[in-house]
Parts: sequence; structure tokens; C-alpha cells
Amino acid sequence: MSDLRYALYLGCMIPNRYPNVEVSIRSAISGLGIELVDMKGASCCPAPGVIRSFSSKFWLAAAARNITIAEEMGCDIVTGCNGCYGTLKEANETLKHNETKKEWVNKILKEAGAREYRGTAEVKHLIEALYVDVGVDKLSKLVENPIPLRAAVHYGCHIVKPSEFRRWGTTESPRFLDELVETTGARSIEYKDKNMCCGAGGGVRSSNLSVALDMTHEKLTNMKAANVDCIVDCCPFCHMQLEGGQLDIKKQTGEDFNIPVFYYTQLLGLTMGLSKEELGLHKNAISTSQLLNRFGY
Ligand code: 9S8
Ligand code: 9S8
Ligand code: COM
Repeated sequence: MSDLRYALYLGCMIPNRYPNVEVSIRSAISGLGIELVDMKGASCCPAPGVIRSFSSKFWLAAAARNITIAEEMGCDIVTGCNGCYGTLKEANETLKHNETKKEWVNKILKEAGAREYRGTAEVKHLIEALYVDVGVDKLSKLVENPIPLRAAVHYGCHIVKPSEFRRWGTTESPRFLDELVETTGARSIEYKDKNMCCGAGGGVRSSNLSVALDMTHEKLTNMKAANVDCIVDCCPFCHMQLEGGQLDIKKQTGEDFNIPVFYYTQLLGLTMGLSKEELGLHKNAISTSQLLNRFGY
């Protein structure tokens, strides 16, 4: 496994709002012997549901610029954010298969910073790297302390759609994240409308918080009805909405779901024997302590 080496694309949300998620990615991944190399000079991806709606040309050129950084490093990209995955993956596939767009982008990149997009790097979600490149068999062997939680798995939209560019996992009834969650000893519990959006994406949270929270409220209600102990996600935007959204709802209506939310590597790292601090768990907005104590952690 130690021959796996990737350029780590963090995006904006993880380093700026969820350093606890960032530390969990770094700790768990290095515990697997995978090398993550930082991408110097990377910018916002730019966000697929937001920036692309304003200018698809700017979106494509800026995404291509980020990809060239990994090309220069000689690495494939991994990202822990669904939105960043959506942008970088789609931009990469578009440019690999469309000469006209590639020429246009390269003209801009040359003028703006003497760069050239070549199409030599792949873009992967961190979950894809774990599921496809490492595999559940190898991962399960590293799990020292299984934790039998009842988990509500949340995929988020951009990790599974559009299907055209998601050849490693099914779009309509994905199982890959459930399988990864189950390697930790947790049980992935089915709940109503599991594939529904968290409510945040596509600029909905910023433009209309009450619509966003309405969707989140519905998701949380369905999860609660399935009597889960926690939520597991793999996207910082979804994390903000499912965790922070619970606090927003509590403030607005008094309804307190109080369901702890783990980013996947926080749960994985825990069962691999890493400490709560190494996984940033002490910084989660909804405390995980009571739950983890119940399971002897
Ligand atoms: S970068 Fe700027 S806003 Fe964000 S986190 Fe994920 S999507 Fe890409
Ligand atoms: S779901 Fe619908 S658009 Fe998205 S991927 Fe992350 S944020 Fe939550
Ligand atoms: C959500 C990204 S992960 S965006 O809001 O759709 O751009």
C-alpha cells in the first residue's frame, strides 16, 4: 500500500472551517501508509454548483489550472470534498475529450501563468481511493477496535452524479460508502430518502437558508426515525449542513436532534487505534463523547 501517493486537494471548506476533518484525513491516511502531498498554489476548485452557474468558462479554466499543479507533481489528485470532486473530475474528463476546449483553456493558462493542461492526472474522491485503490479487504485488516454503531450513511450528490463520470460506483443505489462504514464494525441503517441532498449544495444554503434547513430537517427526521446513533458523511458541505444544521434548527425551533456526525476518516481512524485528538473529534460541533463512551472509547 505504501506505493500509493496522491496530490491532496483540500479545497476551501476543509482547511478553513473543518480543520478537525483535515487532521482526521491526514492521520487516518498516513496510518494506512499512503502519502498525501500538498498542492502548493492551489485555489478554490471552483465550486461546481456556485461558480459554474456564473461562468462556465472561468470555472473550467480555474479547475484546469488546479489540475496542472498535480500534473507537475506527477500525481493523481485526491479530494475529501464532493463538490471539489465534482468540479475537478468533470473539468478533467471534459478537457481530456474535447480538443477545442483544451486549446482554449491552454491559451488562458499560458497567458495567466505559463501553464499547460496535459491530461496526465486522474481525479479521485478520497472515498474512491480508499474503496478502489486500497479496498475494503485491506482496510478491514487494519481495523483494530470495531465499533458497532448504528450509522446513517449520507453520500451527498456530487460523489455519485453525474453517472457519466462516476464509473467506479453506482449512481442510483450506491453501496461503496456503506461498505466502507461497515469495515469499522458499524451497521449502515437504511432510512427513507437516503439519497436526498443534504440541502446545502448548489448555493441553496447561502441563498435561501430556510429552504436548505427544511430539506435538512426532513433528512434528519428520517434518520431519527431509523433510530441511528450517528451520521457518517464524506463531504465538508454536507458535514456543515448535517451537523451545523442541527444547531441552526435547534436555535430556530428548539427541536434538538443531537445526532453526532462523523466525517468518514474520523470513524475509520478511531477503529484503527488513533486518538480522538488525532482525529479532531473533540472539535465536532455535536459532541461524540457520550456516544463513544457508551462503546468503551
Ligand atoms: S473549493 Fe472553494 S468553495 Fe469548495 S470546498 Fe469543496 S467545493 Fe471546491
Ligand atoms: S448534498 Fe446535494 S449538493 Fe451536496 S455533495 Fe456535499 S453538499 Fe450535501
Ligand atoms: C456542494 C458544492 S459539495 S456546491 O455548493 O454544489 O458547489
